[in-house]
Amino acid sequence: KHIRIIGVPIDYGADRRGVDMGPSAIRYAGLHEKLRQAGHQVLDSGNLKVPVPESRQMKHPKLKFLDEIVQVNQVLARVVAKSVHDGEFPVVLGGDHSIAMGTIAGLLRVRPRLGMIWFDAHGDFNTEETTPSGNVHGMPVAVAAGLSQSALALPFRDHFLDPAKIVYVGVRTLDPDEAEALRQSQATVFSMHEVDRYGMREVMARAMDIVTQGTDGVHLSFDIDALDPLFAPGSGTPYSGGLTDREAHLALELLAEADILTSMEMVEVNPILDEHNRTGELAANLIASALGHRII
Ligand code: DIR
Ligand code: MN
Ligand code: MN
Ligand code: MN
Repeated sequence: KHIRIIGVPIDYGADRRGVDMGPSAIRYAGLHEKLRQAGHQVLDSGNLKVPVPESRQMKHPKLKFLDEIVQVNQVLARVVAKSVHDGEFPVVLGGDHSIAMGTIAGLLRVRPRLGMIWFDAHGDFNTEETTPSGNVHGMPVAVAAGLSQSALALPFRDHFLDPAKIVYVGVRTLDPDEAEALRQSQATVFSMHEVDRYGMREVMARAMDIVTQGTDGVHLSFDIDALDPLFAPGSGTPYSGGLTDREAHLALELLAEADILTSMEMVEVNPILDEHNRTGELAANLIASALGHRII
């Protein structure tokens, strides 16, 4: 594959500062070398330009840093759409999960019937109506599904993701109104209950079945907090009872084996909260697994 790395050093979407350093941490862990070893050509666009929060004022308490996030996502959508149009496989490095709106909006311009697998401890299915925190990283899936009336929807140009083509893996905490909205939606949620009950192999088989039905591409969005904090301490919103590193690797190795992915993003790695870049290294290794890295 021709892989295009795109860094988005943004932390406007989350309360804990530091995820803006995620792209550096993942590159520093040797991402490019790992991907080349897996047989890919790798090009890196560097990082998108993101103004530092210290230079900005927070204006919308229900949608913190709305304008800044929309601006970055408009640029990201353009960059991602061009990459896919050029036949590349974009790997977007966050940053907090608010960048998924830019990534998905860009993907939909070239792959209008996109399917998506979303690894996360959380649902990220809040809107300006339901959010208890005002943090935009808790909203990207709802926005991508067309449920937000706010400016966050602008990069989508009225073309949204079909909720029936969305599958979650690893979810274990939802806000009350978020849970209700998710129940009303057609998205499939494989929570930690299903992972425990059926095992990751079966969960992934079902997930892959859903995202390949009537789709023209499959995007993987991976929030590092899907893993248990024991394995991924460098995360701003840790929640216990998560995936082990082996379960996560198996899931991504199964995706690589099925060869269904057409793009991916790795988000929410926070080097300030990490232990000597352990989480950055995990993130780089997980990306390599999703892209076919094998021991032998
Ligand atoms: C919470 C946390 N549901 C919120 N979301 C997180 O602020 O809306 N997503 N941490 O990754
Ligand atoms: Mn405004
Ligand atoms: Mn999360
Ligand atoms: Mn998330």
